[in-house]
Amino acid sequence: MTNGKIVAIPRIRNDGRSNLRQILAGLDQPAVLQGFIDDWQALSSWTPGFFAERYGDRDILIETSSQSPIPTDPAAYLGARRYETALLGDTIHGMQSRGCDHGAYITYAAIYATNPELKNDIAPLHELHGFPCWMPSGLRRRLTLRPGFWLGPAGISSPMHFDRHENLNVQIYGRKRWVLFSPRHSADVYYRQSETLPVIFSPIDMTQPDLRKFPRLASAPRHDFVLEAGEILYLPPGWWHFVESLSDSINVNYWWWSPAAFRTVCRVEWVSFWRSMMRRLWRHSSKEEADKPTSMPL
Ligand SMILES: O=C(O)CCC(=O)C(=O)O
Repeated sequence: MTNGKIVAIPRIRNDGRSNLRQILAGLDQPAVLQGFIDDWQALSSWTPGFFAERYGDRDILIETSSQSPIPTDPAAYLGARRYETALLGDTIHGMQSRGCDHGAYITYAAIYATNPELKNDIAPLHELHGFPCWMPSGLRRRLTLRPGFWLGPAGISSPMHFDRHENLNVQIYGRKRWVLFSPRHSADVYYRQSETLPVIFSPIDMTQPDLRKFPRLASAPRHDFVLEAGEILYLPPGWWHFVESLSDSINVNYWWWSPAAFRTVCRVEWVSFWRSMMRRLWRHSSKEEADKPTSMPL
């Protein structure tokens, strides 16, 4: 892609001495965690075929696009993005026969609400990091979001953005490439350079980055790695990520709030507020311009 400095992502193997909570407590950067979910039933049974066969007649919310192929440029991608309900079986068969051209990606779907037995195949990894252990467990639960289910074909991608929450993203089936940039390098991914994109999106199309337009990207340090089935990615709030499926793929992800997540929200809200003030001021001053007589009366 580009010749920026690739920094190896830390890989932490379960040695049986520390649990996931203890490991996360010492982490303030992304890491790939290995060997923590070997006993999950999902790892041995979840495949696209499993869902097509057992859950094919169930409705699922899919992300699709008004354009084909789905644009990879972030502004075009967001402009064309649509959500619709479809049968899980039809969606998977479409992905299997047409890949990306089917134009469907199941993203952060609430599959466990309608099919609660699926929760037995995974385990909640929430409430893990950031808050003191004396905090009441009810409050902690309120600070966790529902787990998300992701299923997509090889070649589908998510444009570069950051999220406000803590994130554990678990690869259940297939493989995905992740490219991460630290929030300290936001300027290198041209944060706030596009007035039209939501604050959390970079304007760079990471599938074919235009280095003449975005030259700083070329030298920005990044993690660029593949997440394999059975591995967990810990992604702290505010970290930029571009994600590309290298095969048909299934993921589960867990988002939760922490003090760092709240700080990221404040930053996003501040930038959004500032941006909308500037827009208003700009509109106001251009209105004044427009109201001005174009030539002075004689
Ligand atoms: O897997 C993907 O396509 C995107 C995942 C993502 O953005 C996330 O887990 O925050």
